[in-house]
Amino acid sequence: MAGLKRKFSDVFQSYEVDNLYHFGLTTEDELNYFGDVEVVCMMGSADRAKAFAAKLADERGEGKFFEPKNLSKSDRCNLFKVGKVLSLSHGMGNASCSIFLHETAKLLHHAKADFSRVRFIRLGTSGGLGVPAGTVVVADQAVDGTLEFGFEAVGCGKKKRYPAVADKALSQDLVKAGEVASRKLDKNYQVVTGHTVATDCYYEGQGRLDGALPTWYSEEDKMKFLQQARDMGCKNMEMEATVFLSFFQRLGAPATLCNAALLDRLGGDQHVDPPPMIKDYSQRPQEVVMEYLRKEGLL
Ligand code: R2B
Ligand code: URA
Repeated sequence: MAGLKRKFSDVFQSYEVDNLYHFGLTTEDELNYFGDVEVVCMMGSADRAKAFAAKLADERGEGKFFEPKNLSKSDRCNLFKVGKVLSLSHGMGNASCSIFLHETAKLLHHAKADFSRVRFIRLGTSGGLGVPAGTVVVADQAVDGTLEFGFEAVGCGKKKRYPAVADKALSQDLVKAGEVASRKLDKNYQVVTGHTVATDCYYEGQGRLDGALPTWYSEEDKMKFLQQARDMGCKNMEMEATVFLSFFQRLGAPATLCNAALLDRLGGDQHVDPPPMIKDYSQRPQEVVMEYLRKEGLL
């Protein structure tokens, strides 16, 4: 696996005490504990990050009723470490996610983690595009809300577009792990690869007609948009893929996305399955990544 293309010291300015503000940590805290991390699992929901950590700990025999310790000292996210795996939350949307991408990378740098070994995976939910609810989509690359490839970031007052491509080997490993997990658990969901659309808005950004405001577009316009996305190879739509993939491409570290489709957007705007089904779909990326971690000898 390729190491970082650039040294962090070239990338961000070193302060005597570096502040990881949204974790509530600084370099005056004991960060060496994070030095052996090999896989970073990030997800939107703080509760899901905790539940995933508990499952990892359980599988490692750390006790069924083991309560994972939240290592974040801020109320902005949950941060857990189980063996060499981090499970943490990044909130909803590119803007929130971006904060935790920077601070996670800095955390691992300060902890002297071996970046030639670290992989980054987002485990999320999404709306499917021509795939049935419950399908797990592993991304090969991301497009934005206008269906353009890559991520347009505004930095220091200027717009700049960065590529947002997933690590091929890591994505393939996750697809294989997903096929095993789905079979083992007797759930028979599909694990597919495709482009992931990331939008800045759950409602109008994703062409929904069930937001609070009247829209300029009609049901027909919406369907055209969703079909265009599907026809260019997009399999799902969520809100963080572009920043996530472009960040790690810029850093030179392998990353991918593993998102469950909660519904097929070509069939409507709202989930139709009952809450226990939606919960089951939402947990599938965790099943896939657990299987990957087992295969990698990390559990
Ligand atoms: C998927 O689900 C969230 C919106 O409901 C958002 O974080 C995303 O990407
Ligand atoms: N998350 C999204 O961003 N969109 C959906 O349709 C479902 C989950």
